[in-house]
Amino acid sequence: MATTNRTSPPFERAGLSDEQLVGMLRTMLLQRMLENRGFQLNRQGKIPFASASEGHEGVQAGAAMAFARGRDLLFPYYRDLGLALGVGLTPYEVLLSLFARAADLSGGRQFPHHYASRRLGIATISSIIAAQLSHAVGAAYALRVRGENGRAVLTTFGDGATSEGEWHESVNFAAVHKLPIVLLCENNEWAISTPLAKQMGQPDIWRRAAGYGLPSTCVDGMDPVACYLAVSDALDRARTGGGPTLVEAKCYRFLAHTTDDDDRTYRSREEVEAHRRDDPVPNFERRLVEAGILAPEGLERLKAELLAEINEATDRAEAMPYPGGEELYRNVYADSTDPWR
Ligand SMILES: Cc1ncc(C[n+]2csc(CCOP(=O)(O)OP(=O)(O)O)c2C)c(N)n1
Ligand SMILES: [Mg+2]
Repeated sequence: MATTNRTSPPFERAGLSDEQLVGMLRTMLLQRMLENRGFQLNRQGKIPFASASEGHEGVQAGAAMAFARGRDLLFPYYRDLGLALGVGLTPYEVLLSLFARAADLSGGRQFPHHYASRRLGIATISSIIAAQLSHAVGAAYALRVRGENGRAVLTTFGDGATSEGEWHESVNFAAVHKLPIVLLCENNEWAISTPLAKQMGQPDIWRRAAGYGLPSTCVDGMDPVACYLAVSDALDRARTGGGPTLVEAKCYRFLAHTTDDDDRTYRSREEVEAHRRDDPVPNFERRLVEAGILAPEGLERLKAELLAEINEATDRAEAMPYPGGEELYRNVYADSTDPWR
């Protein structure tokens, strides 16, 4: 699917200013470079684990641009590095999570890439596939009960998550109660080693929405502007009482599932290379340069600035201490109960 003809139509900016378009590219580049740093640190033996999101930059930068900071709530999943960066998480905060340091927003005790930020409205991530859906519809229901109009929930998940009962229950709940929520599927065609064709009898997640009675749309997940437009329309509708929408963004995972996975055991190099033609990062760079929105020198400067920022944040995070043993039960039991006494 991701290899469909993507010869660019005339540049469609969807009402976005030059600054916003360059901002989206910045998020995409930061995601790619920071993720690469995670893989380097893992191979150096400095961090135990990192996950991969190459190929998801377009959908995440577009969705982040549509998200209203300080107003909307985000219930993401583990592959959403770019979404987290796009709504305001800093590279330093990401690296504190990867290094599991005490100053990490979850006290160094979460799985790497499972960020949470009260400041940014990012709910804590569960590794249990599709668990964030029930949390997200619960939060959307709370917005409804409290009469907090003008706010919406954005939740994300993979194609594999749509095979979980929890996904179906949550989508149904959102539809029945007409909740202010956008359900964004990042369909990368794989659930670790399980291809889409082994998950469902037809390849479109968006078609599942009709069975629950909610509107849906399908978008090229390699195109950040198209993703911005789809998610922003859906969020606007949710914020103004129009109910839930399912958005499917077709993208691809270029790298292995995580640093613990070897994707050569289940998919061919030819398949991966064929999808590389649709790589959202160089394609969007080229589009901005060709449209005269960013000069080639400006692009090089941006990349150099981001690398310097990541290098500085790596050194600073690595120098921070681990949590002490006395932290073990903090924020686990109410009233800090010591479970052994
Ligand atoms: C309930 C549950 N079952 C299985 C797993 C193991 N697991 C982790 S990631 C993953 C694949 C999920 O695929 P998808 O939803 O398509 O997201 P992607 O990783 O492709 O972005 C699985 C099966 C899990 N974490 N939780
Ligand atoms: Mg997937």
